[in-house]
Amino acid sequence: MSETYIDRFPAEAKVIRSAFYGSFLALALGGLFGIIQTLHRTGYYRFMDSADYYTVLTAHGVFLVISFTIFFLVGVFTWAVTTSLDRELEDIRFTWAWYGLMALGITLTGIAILAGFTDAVDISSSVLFTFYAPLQAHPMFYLGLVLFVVGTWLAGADWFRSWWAWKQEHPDERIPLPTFMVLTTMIMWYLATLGVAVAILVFLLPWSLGLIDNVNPTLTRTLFWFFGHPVVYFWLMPAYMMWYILLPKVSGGKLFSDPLARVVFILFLVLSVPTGIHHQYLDPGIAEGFKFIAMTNTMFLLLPSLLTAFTVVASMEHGARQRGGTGYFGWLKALPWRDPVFTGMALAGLMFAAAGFSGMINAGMNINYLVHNTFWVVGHFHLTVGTGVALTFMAATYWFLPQITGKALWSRSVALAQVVTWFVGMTFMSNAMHRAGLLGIPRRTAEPLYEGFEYSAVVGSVGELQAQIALGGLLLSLSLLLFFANLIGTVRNSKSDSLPANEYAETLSGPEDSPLVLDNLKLWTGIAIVLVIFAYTFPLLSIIERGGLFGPDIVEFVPLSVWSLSLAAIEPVVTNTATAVIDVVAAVGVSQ
Ligand code: HAS
Ligand code: CU
Repeated sequence: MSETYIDRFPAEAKVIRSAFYGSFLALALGGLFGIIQTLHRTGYYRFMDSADYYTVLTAHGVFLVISFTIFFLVGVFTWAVTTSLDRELEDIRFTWAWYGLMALGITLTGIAILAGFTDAVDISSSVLFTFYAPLQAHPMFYLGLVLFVVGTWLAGADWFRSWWAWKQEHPDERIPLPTFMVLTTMIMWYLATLGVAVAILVFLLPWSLGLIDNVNPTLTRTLFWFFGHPVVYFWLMPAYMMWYILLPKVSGGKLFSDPLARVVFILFLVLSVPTGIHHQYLDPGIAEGFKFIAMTNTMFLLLPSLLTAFTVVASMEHGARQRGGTGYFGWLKALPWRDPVFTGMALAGLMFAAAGFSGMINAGMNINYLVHNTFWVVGHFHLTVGTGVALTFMAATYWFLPQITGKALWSRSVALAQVVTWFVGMTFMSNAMHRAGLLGIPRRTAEPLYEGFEYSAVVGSVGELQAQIALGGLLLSLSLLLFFANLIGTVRNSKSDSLPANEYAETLSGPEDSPLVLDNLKLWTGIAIVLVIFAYTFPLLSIIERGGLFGPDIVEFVPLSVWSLSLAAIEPVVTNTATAVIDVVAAVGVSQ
């Protein structure tokens, strides 16, 4: 197998190219809005009205976390399924259909947002990427999102179909690891998107069309986070896939353990959804007990990432030792630091480790009160999705581009400079954001300038933090420019000889060491559904009970605990059973 991807799968390579180009267009737009708002917020350069800040922020969020990430990952997943099953997609027209639906959807949503900049049309959707009611967007915003999500559902169906066809021909074989990762991620996604589908189709879209007068904001928020938390793993799992199957290869070694990788993806499938309420620790309409359950589940959800840290670093160490590395830490020097694919992913992993710590802090119910809705949270997600995921995707692009275009990368040194600049830029920006959050500086605020505010502590002043954020933002913009220069250079490149083959890492401990039960997708899906029912039935019922299905007859909030709720639920059962037992005993007694 020494051929490139495009040699083997020319039709699929075209779809993947289109998906990537869509993703990069979103990255360019999102990045542009990013630097505009950084300079506005920090007060260094302002050319727009502060009211427009929220339109910019909505565009930044939606283009980056919805289109950049998801278009990229559908490309990667298409690559993973076809490569690991060594099989073309069943019907490429179907593939283009879901791609078209996604593209149409995001175009509609994008127009609905960008139209907010002009008064010429009466369309605007400055609702930020969380689109919380009572903020209301133009119907086109919601409709576009629906089409986009349906597109991803069909994409999943496409991959399941491939796997199913392959399985008929290979009944006794284990699901190849990359396909296993795609399938588990997609099952998780199907479950997760149910929340946002109900939120939009039943409530927000009819409300925005004027078909219903009100919604219950706590309910739509809860449904949003039912989806909004697992969506972060929809971004992360493809990045993890790259760390598991490409990073060991570019490190010069093998994946340490196939079974552990399967366990990690199953844990994500099972635990991603029943944790969403950890975004609502400060929502008054949800009882403490439910929040506590979400916190407990979240702490368990650290496990797959901790396992990943272990497995991926062990694989890198194996690679380094194959390359002659020695010593406890000396092996680090033997890694291929001049390779942008490696360095980008390794730096992304390093930053993601820091992101894990800020995530743990967010996840603690009591500490969350300190950081919620502050700039800290923005720091957290620029380390997770903004670096762990985005930098991995950019580094992976340097590996993928030759595979899907048949052209050699334009410049490895520019690529190396790009990934390092991203890392340095993000170090400044997100570190300062975290610290700013600890000072109570809010997120989603156009003018948090704190002018004349003297803050003197060991960590410095508010002005210094603003400067670091602006500097970081500029470095990130520079990094994006380098990325796009390399893209354009590569696509226009004529060099196409001696491209690396389309191969991913072998394993030290392979699927033969994985218990068969790990491939039982039905079992894991069943467990995931049960956990979701446990985690969400009572919270949703109590929210509807109190706020009404369509609002707004919101009654005064009475704190409830799981304890009293469970007692209340059990009480009639206990009473009825006791009465029945007494009746039976009495009846037996009478008959004797
Ligand atoms: Fe989060 C808020 C908790 C992970 C994204 N998160 C957000 C928001 C976003 C986001 C976008 O509990 C803001 C939403 C909004 O707008 O309001 N998050 C967590 C926890 C984790 C976590 C516990 N988040 C992510 C990931 C994201 C993401 C992943 C995107 C991709 N997050 C929260 C909470 C909030 C929150 C609360 C609400 C805050 C609030 O109040 O609003 C965990 O999954 C993290 C686990 C990670 C680890 C790290 C393991 C380390 C690894 C690195 C290995 C190293 C390598 C390199 C490979 C335990 C895997 C080695 C290199 C060498 C050279 C050796
Ligand atoms: Cu979350």
